[in-house]
Formats: sequence, C-alpha cells, structure tokens
Amino acid sequence: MDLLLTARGGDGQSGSSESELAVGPEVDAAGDLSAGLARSRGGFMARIRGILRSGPSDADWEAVEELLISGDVGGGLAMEVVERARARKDAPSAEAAVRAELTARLLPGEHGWRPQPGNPGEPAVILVVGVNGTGKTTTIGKLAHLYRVEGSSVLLAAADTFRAAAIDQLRIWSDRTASQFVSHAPGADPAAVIYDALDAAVARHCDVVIADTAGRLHTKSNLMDELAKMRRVIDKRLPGAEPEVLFVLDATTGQNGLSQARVFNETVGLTGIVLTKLDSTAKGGIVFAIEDSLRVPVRFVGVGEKLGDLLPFEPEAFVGALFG
Ligand SMILES: Nc1nc2c(ncn2[C@@H]2O[C@H](COP(=O)(O)OP(=O)(O)OP(=O)(O)O)[C@@H](O)[C@H]2O)c(=O)[nH]1
Ligand SMILES: [Mg+2]
Repeated sequence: MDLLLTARGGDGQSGSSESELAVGPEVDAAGDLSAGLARSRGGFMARIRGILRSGPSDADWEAVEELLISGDVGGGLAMEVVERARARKDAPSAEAAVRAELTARLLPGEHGWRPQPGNPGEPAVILVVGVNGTGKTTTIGKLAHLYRVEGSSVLLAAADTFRAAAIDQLRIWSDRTASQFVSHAPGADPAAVIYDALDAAVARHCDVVIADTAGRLHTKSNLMDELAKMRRVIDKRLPGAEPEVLFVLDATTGQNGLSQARVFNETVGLTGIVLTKLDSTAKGGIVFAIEDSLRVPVRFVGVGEKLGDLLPFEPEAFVGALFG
C-alpha cells in the first residue's frame, strides 16, 4: 500500500502534541464471511438443511421453525418464514423456499454504501454507539482501515472519555491505520470532543470523522441523555450533516440486543447497525431479527479481531454463506 499522508494527531483541547506521520495504514487481508459464519452454518442451519432435504412433513416444518428460533431469528419471524416457504409454489425445493424467504426478510442491500457528507467539502460523520464491550472501538479501527485503504483521510474522535484506557485504545487504532486523532483529557465532556473533532476535520479537509463513545446501558437515562447531546452537537457544528449513527451489537447477546437497540434508536435515531462477533456465535439468525424489528439496515458484520475482519453486509451473500 503506497498511501502517504501527514497526520496531525494530538489533543484537541490543548492543541498540543502534533505529530508527523509518514506511514500508510497497515494492510490486512479481508476477513472471510464463510469462515465467520461457520458456527451458525454448522449449527442450527446444518440441522435445518438436513430436515429440508428429505421432503419435510408437518412435524419437520415445525422442527424447522424451532431451529430458526434457536438460531435467534425470533418467534414471529420464524413462523412467518416457515408459513410462507411452505406456501411457495415457485421454489425448486423446500431448502430454496426457506432460503428465498429468509433473504426476503432482509432489507435490500445498498451495495458499496459509504457515509456521505451533509454538504460538499465537509466530512462525513459516523457516531458509534452501543452497550459496553460490544466491539465499538475495534469496529472503528476496522472502519478506519477500510476507508484509509480506499484513500480517504480519516479522523478518529475519542469521545469515550470515561476511561483513560479507552482513549489510548483508540489512539493505537489511529496509529495502525494512519488516521488523525482528536482527544481531550479523561473525564472531559464527550460532546466537546466531538465539537473539536469536527472543527479539526473541517480545517484539515478530512473525508470521514468517526467518533467513539463510551459503552452504556440503555437503561441509564443520564448516559442516554449524554448521547443525545453528542448527536445534537453534530447538528450544531455541521448543520445538515445527517451523520451515520451506527449501533454496534454483539451477535452473541441474543434477543436482549433487540431491546437495547430499540432504546438507542429512540434516543439518537440509529441509521445503521454493525453486528460484531458473528464468528463467536452459532446464532447468526439475529441479523434477521434486528433488521425486522428496527427496519434499520445492517451495514457491516464483524467476523474476527483483525483489521480486515469487518465486511460490508450483503443480504444474498450472507444467506448464501449461512446455507453453505
Ligand atoms: N471474535 C470477535 N471479537 C471481536 C469482534 N469485534 C470486537 N471483538 C472483541 O470484543 C472485545 C471488546 O471490543 P471493544 O472494541 O473494546 O468493545 P467496546 O464496545 O469498545 O467496549 P467498551 O468501550 O468497553 O464499551 C475485544 O476483545 C475485541 O477484540 C468480532 O467481530 N469478532
Ligand atoms: Mg470502546
């Protein structure tokens, strides 16, 4: 990779510690969707395929519904998929019918989606939110990698000011991806970090700003209010920006993730979802449940801990990898 840039990292509050970086982002192979879905494919999906191949009886269809539920597809949706698959006359096989119905439950993919600036010459803004430990900061590193390799300039905003270690963790990702970095001292107002990061990004003509936020439980209203304030600050500094508000959901959380997502959606208006740790779960069916319950698109899936392990979500490729 021959990308070169001059990054001015440093502390947005003091304006100090400018560092010259003459390095490109680390290059990392793209992750493998099929490998990432191996547990789900070999788990509930393998059993579903086994049943469907033998010309399913009524009892078999019931078993398929139960298996879909066990894979986190959700009760209502599993029933709908089975009912519609059974009624389908056009499919060459029961497996093809279920596959088509599952694909039809997903929102249409936006091939090549990328965040857009609200106004020409301004940066596109991504605000990354979610409960504790879902993979927000790691996802930001992976996103930065993706956009840097494409040749975009990226600025990471350390608006998780809750722990000093969180700021350091993001700084390491900014170094690895040769992204710019704005932080304040631990304990500072996260909304102020975002304001300064947007200022810096405009001044430095950055293409994309990605803001990290502290993990928070959706039940803590003061912390949810803090998030709403961050969202408002973006509108204030960049009117019309229409930031991408990405909710990072840990796929291993199961159906609890849906109630988390709903509260975050009410507070900050989610525009996209990243489903992480798909490699660690046999319940990849949560993808169908989350899109169905929120009507917010899954933008990316996380399939591992390496920089390249974030893949754009393509509905047909996803269902294809589930069936194998
Ligand atoms: N296997 C796997 N692990 C992941 C994935 N994404 C993140 N992780 C791991 O999940 C753990 C938590 O990741 P973080 O990025 O620190 O999570 P966070 O949401 O920023 O956490 P807080 O800031 O504490 O709320 C780390 O060990 C990551 O390596 C993924 O797609 N697959
Ligand atoms: Mg974090």
